[in-house]
Amino acid sequence: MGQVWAGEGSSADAPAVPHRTTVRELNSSDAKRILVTAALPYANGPIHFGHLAGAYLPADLYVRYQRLMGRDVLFICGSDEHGVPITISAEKEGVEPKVIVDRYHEMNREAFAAFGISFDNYSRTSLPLHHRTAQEFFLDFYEKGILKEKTEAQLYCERDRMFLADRYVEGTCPICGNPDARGDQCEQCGSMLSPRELVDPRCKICGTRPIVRETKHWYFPLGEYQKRLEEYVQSKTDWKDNVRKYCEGWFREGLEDRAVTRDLRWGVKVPLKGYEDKVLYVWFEAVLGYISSTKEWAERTGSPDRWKEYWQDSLTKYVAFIGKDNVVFHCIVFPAMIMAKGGYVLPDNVPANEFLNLEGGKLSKSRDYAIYLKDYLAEYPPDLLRYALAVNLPEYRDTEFTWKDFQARVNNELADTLGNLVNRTMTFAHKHFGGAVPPLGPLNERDKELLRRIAQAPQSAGALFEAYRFKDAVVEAMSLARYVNKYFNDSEPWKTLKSDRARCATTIHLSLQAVRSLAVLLGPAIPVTARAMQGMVGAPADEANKWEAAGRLTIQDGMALGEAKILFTKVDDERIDRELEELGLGQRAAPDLPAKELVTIDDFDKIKLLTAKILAAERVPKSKKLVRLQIDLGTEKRQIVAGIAEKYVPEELVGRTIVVVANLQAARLMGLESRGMLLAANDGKGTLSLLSPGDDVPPGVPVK
Ligand code: B3M
Ligand code: ZN
Repeated sequence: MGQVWAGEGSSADAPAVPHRTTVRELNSSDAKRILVTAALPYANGPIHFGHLAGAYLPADLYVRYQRLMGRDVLFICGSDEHGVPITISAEKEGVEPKVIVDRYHEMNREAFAAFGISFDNYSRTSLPLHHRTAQEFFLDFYEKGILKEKTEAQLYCERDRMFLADRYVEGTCPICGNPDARGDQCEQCGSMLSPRELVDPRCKICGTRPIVRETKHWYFPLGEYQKRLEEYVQSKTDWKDNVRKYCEGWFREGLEDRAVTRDLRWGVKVPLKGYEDKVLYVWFEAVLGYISSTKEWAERTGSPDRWKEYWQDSLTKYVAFIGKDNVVFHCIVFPAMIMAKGGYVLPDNVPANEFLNLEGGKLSKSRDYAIYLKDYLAEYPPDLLRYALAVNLPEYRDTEFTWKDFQARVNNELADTLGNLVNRTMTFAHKHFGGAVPPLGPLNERDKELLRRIAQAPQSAGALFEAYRFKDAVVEAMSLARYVNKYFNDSEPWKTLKSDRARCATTIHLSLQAVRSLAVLLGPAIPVTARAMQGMVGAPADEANKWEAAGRLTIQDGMALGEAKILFTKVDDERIDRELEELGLGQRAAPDLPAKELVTIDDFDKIKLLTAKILAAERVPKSKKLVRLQIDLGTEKRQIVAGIAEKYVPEELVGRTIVVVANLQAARLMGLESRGMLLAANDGKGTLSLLSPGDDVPPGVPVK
């Protein structure tokens, strides 16, 4: 693990570091208010499942729980709209960065809202308010003499006439030899790099080899804060081990000066003369986006100064949710900046999750191996995924999302356990007790045990929420649902209905009470369902919604019940097969195939490559990628299904001559037979170009 920011170590004539209030811990009940932030996603692509499991769902679970506890919580997020990831996406599409960020900011804001991520504010770092905030921090450091100006040799592309910051350079990783390492990090071995460490560097834009040239930048003296940062991290005994260990690794290596400006055009301008062509380093300003988003919230809600309560009062408990790849910025860099500024709160906890893998492979946006939230939401209700991810959060180790697991969670746990409990209780009450809460009579041992469990659930699940153990908290709530089902079965109300109506009434009364409690306890995980459950059992809107009330009896005899509704529809096998095919996994091997070995000419001869003419082409309905082609192979006609819809308009393919593997085993894709495979240049990153021997070559000619 190296340092991300290149630097020469701190110099002896550094200014004194201003001191701030001592580090302290707050638990939720001592704190006057809770400020929750979730990492600002780059607005250069759609939100996918990995993002959700990493930061946004856990943050939302925490916030919803705290709101049910009646606490003053503010939940802040927004789009990260600067930095090289954005400009590279823009260049790829040949548009201005603004086009990219406008598109994805809006798309992600909507997807988060539809998924029930309950931000109080979702801002964007391109706002003037944010630029002002970031510049104010920079100038404050500059004026206090904290920043150092240095001249450094950096990589420069003569062809594109620019310095190649961060991801603008690619090359061979000096650690693992991956030929496609980026200037800031190697995705293969995870090492943090600086551009000049790359072997055989090349410009990301034009591919030529950059030269080394001098440039001036401002540096933040991180090393001068090391001692206080170490004290700060050491004082946080409740941080996750992975987070602490990661920080300790950085401390062991020794913190160095880090450049906080870049030679780029897109970003927050450096507010100094002679620096007009430079911008603030994206990470320097992005973390300040939490503050500017809070300011925007305060303005929007009519009390422009209220952001200060959350950021500048030591009785705020500040919790910053992130994915593990952002630890250094949130546990070291941002705290150092806050220390330098003085008067702002430090994160009380930084619950960083590990990664979520997907169907045996690593999620990868660049390879398009991901499931995007907006695609999911077009097909399914939010609560199914919220639940399936919540009980599988990568809190302590990487976990894996599989569609089969999703299906099992939905069908067995949501539908068969929770849905069934609610449905049988409600239908029983409607059918036999006139749609009102039947009276509670004397309690037997089984009833008392149920009440004990209901009474205890808010405390035990609550303690897990407070400890950032959301997976266990949700599992705990669902296990109460399982228990209530058993209670219902063992109580056999369908028998007591005839033999002992008062007993039967008590069973149904308590089951309804349990449904109401479950609506609160499962509310953070499945808010839409929880609301529907509350509607059914006629729970009063406020007081009864409160977390602690979930442990008490709040339903009155005779209260009218709402209509019994089915809460969940099961997910069938066909649907799961379709999802796997969308990921390119339909009956085929896993995505990460071992490196190919050498083949002999005999091996190669086994593959029959033939030219073919496209006779007809149409999109496969409901698939983003698949096109159904009818081709002429000279001696026969065939159907091939190919994943090329994102690159080709099917109608325009008709008449083209292509090359196909003619002796490939038949496969089914989205229920359609595919006999053969067409050849295309395909790097999995957006380059997809069909091989074409020219339209004058007749079909059926061997290709060797
Ligand atoms: N945009 C990196 C990321 O999306 C970055 C987080 C900023 S948090 C201030 O992983
Ligand atoms: Zn170049």
